[in-house]
Amino acid sequence: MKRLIFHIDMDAFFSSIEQLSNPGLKGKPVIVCGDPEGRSVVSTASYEARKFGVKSGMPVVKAKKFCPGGIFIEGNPKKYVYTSIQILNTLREFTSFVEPFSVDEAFLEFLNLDYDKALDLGKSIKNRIKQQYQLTCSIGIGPNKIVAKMASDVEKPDGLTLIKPGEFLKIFGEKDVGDLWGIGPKTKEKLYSLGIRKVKELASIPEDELIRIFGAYGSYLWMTANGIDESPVIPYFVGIDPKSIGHEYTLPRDTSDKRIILSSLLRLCEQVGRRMRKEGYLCDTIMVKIRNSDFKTITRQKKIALPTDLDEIIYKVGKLLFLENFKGEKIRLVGVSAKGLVKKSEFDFDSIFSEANRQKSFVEIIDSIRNRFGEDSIRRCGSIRF
Ligand code: TTP
Ligand code: MG
Repeated sequence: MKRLIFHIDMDAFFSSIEQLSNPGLKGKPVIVCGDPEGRSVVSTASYEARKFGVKSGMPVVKAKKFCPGGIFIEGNPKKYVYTSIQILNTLREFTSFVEPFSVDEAFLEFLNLDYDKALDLGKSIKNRIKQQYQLTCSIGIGPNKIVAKMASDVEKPDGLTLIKPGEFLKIFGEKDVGDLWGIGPKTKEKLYSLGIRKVKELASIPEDELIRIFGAYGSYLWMTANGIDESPVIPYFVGIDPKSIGHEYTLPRDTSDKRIILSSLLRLCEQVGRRMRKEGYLCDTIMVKIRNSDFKTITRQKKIALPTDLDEIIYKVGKLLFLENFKGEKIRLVGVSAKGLVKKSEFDFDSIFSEANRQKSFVEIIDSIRNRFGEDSIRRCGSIRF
């Protein structure tokens, strides 16, 4: 599936928020810093102040010389973080694939979007942020994060730039290698000492050669200079997803007694369900693992119609899988895994199934008893071992 990445970067973020809180500052050279009377540095300057050469990281003393009429304000991080979270929530209305990247940047991912639609969507996002927060942002759109990130800088402030695959070097080839994302002053210095100054020069060096000089980082340098990046957008509320949630149990004695095996299986299903609920996941596939006394191990899995985190459903499918594959041999170990995990926050099942609701309140009560009184404080009859 073709993916398009959007990089949203708010314009002069801290100063713009200060200008919003105090309309008298609108259109004025506002400089947000630490203590304006102390030896602090500039956090950011409004675009009006940038005209005077004021930059982030510049000592305030110097900024005052550059811009004597500047309005120096001590920053209020809480206010900026609050606005940042609000904006992220707004962005999540466009896609759940939102990766916060810094206090005023985020990556968004969209699948199968053609370029015209992408530009329309970019405009809608900008309009929405403008209407809701009276703030402007610049958006870069590209086939991956590196291209999108660099694209958002092309037209700032209030910009919207789409870069198609293959256009990267046309647009950034003449730029300094230090302008590439992820290349710091030390690498830049080393590249300069090798006579490599422009992005296109770096891009034309064979990857192997760069690996020889820089080790594994050489590969990153080559890919970056060529606008290649396969890193995924990681929505922060999803984090790095586990592939599965599973538990297994070695029976105290190898047995072919179905009741004993199934009672262990039920116990495992409850543990898996409980962990999924705790970590906020639903699964769409149940896998059962069966190891016999000869250590021959099989795994069998089944997809279910609707993602679930309910013990009953996990057990129902798990039991079926077990019975389909059990030939009466002695069993040593059983395991259950929930796969195809999705974050529950992305589903609203409550209104869909009243039966699921009933089950849900049941397991919630069981979970709360176990959270309070311990894992073994309450057991279903079927999971009491013989
Ligand atoms: P940036 O996005 O780098 O800058 P910006 O949003 O002010 O301006 P631009 O329009 O160029 O995107 O950083 C976001 C905020 O992070 C910025 O408003 C203030 C803070 N910041 C610092 O505190 N110190 C710094 O050195 C930098 C670069 C940013
Ligand atoms: Mg910014």
